[in-house]
Amino acid sequence: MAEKKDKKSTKINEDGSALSVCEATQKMIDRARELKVSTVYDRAAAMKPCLIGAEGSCCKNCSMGPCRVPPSKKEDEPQKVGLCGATAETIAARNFARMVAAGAAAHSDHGRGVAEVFLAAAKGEVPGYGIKDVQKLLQVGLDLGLDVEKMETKELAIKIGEKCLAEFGQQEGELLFAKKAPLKRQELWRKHNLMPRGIDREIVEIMHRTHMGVDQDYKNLTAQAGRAALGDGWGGSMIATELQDIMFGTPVPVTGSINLGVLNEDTVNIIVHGHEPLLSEMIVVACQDPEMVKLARSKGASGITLAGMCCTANEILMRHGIPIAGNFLQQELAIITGVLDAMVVDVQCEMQSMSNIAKCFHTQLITTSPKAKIEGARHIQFEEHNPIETAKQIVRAAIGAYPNRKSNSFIPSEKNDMVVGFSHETINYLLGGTFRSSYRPLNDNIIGGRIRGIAGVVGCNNARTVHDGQHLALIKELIKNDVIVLTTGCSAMACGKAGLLAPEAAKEYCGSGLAEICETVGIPPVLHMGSCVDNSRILIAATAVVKEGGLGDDISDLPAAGAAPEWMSEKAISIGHYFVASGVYTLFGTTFPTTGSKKFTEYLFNNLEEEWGGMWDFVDNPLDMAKKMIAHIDKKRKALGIDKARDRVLMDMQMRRELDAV
Ligand code: SF4
Ligand code: MSK
Repeated sequence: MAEKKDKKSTKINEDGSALSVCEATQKMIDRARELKVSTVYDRAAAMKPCLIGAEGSCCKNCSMGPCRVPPSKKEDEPQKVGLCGATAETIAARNFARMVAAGAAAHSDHGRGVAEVFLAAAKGEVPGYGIKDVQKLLQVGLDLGLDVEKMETKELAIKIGEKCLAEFGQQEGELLFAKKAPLKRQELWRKHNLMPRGIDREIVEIMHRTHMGVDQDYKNLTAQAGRAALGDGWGGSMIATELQDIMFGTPVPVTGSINLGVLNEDTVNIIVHGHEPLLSEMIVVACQDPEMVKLARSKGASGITLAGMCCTANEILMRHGIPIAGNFLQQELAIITGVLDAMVVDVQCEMQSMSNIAKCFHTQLITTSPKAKIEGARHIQFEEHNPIETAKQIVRAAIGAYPNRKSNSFIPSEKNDMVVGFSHETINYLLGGTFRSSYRPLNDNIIGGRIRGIAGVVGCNNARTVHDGQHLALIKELIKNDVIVLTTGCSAMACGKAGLLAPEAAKEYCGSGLAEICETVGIPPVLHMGSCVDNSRILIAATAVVKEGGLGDDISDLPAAGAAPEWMSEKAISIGHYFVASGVYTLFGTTFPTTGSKKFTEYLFNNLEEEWGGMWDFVDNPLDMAKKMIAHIDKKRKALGIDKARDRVLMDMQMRRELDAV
């Protein structure tokens, strides 16, 4: 039986600060400590980060090192260099570029896997997968320069699969999706030699250039990191998003629920965790199979509950309304509820600690990708040529574990409702209507000042700061100041748990201009656009706003900014760098991996804007971060000559009639 008491949690850090602003998380940290199960929160308190490594000042690129070159403490003390003479800026830039390479590789390898399955499905070689969104198939065909009118659906799908796969190994030329960017941006990429040639090539070139004794010019390294990152955002990630939409459906608004309270005491509980929807789409089907439900009942369960975690969760939430159990820093806690029968993982953001924690309970930890095995976990390999059978095997394993539950389970009661599914296509349709889908009303409302600007707030949780706290403080401040927020990843989940993804949030949290728009259109002020690879949707939305007209002719002209206040993964650095290289002012919180080199950091935070139109920044306090983002938005409004429009905050009748027509 689950323990009935669900009292308010109490646990805090030694310094008195909270560990999480999510009540369910706080309760589960209490619970873990009662049970003496160590979690990331305890390990973060016990092990402090190495400051030299954290600021990018440690090089271990050859066996004469590691060389540590922290900033000099005294003015007259010469700055240290590595044994080979590598300067602090070279070392920090090489480390930074390698983070971009790893992040871009992770997203892009995901995209490659999707493209391979897509091509096999197009050829009719994979049972269970097909073309769900023919409209998007046609659009992507056009984007890739195919003569869509002359082709049947099957032929077109095969051509699209082949073209996308070829993007990874292309040696010369330009990535095809990069040509979707505003023309001015494309020209800038060509001028600065930033246009990606092939996705894999740019990543390999970073690894070469950062080898001992190769590229020792921090600006040159920053540019190559930019080219690889653009190969992620406008290549690997965009391929993943576009092909997943065609195969599994482009998200449309759907309701869902979130937090650990979605788990049920009397059902078999399965969580799918990681990033790729290929297998989880099939697990959704398998969990609804009458044969599986009957099997679960035969073991005494009342049914099967499927929930998601991290970005796999976002994928199946956006397309099927499957509930989310939590974000990155809740993965261990889901097992500690004692009611999780299977934790099924694919790739990325999976903590190895789950293996030990699962041993304290009855939970089956199941790995499914040949690229991501975990010692101590059971491996059921995803067979892409018979995915439904793999999915059923996993569901059977979970059902088999159900009778082994131990007696002392505890499920926190927290569970929130939300509206999600705001793909670029949906925003277009919602704002413009069926017959005149367009971003015109959004642009007009930005020009008119009811919406001050656009912010993308994305990214991870980080155990070095209060779980979800930075995301929520930042986003609440932005919407209070009439800045509409687009969100993905774990940030989107933090918003869902806090009620910001409900249309009612507009009235409670927004400034009057943004509240009017949200209430009229019936949307939340924070739009959930999907998983980490779906940050490519934000690039497309920004491009659509530029192309709609009236707000400049490049992404860098828009009153917009991006942020990842709790980032932790290398993927986040790649995402940040492709946003900067796409012309966006991008702010990270918690820590920044180059601060050991003042010169290199200055370049990223200041000089880059002159060259690329976008730049990096680091601000630890979320309210200060909001201030800087809003100041940047206002600077762009001024440059566009629309800064006066915001004086008209009180609407007259004519403005209201225009708004109603939206
Ligand atoms: Fe040290 Fe240079 Fe080797 Fe890096 S490459 S570890 S700085 S000697
Ligand atoms: S899952 S990359 S913790 S957002 Fe995409 Fe969340 Fe960050 Fe993983």
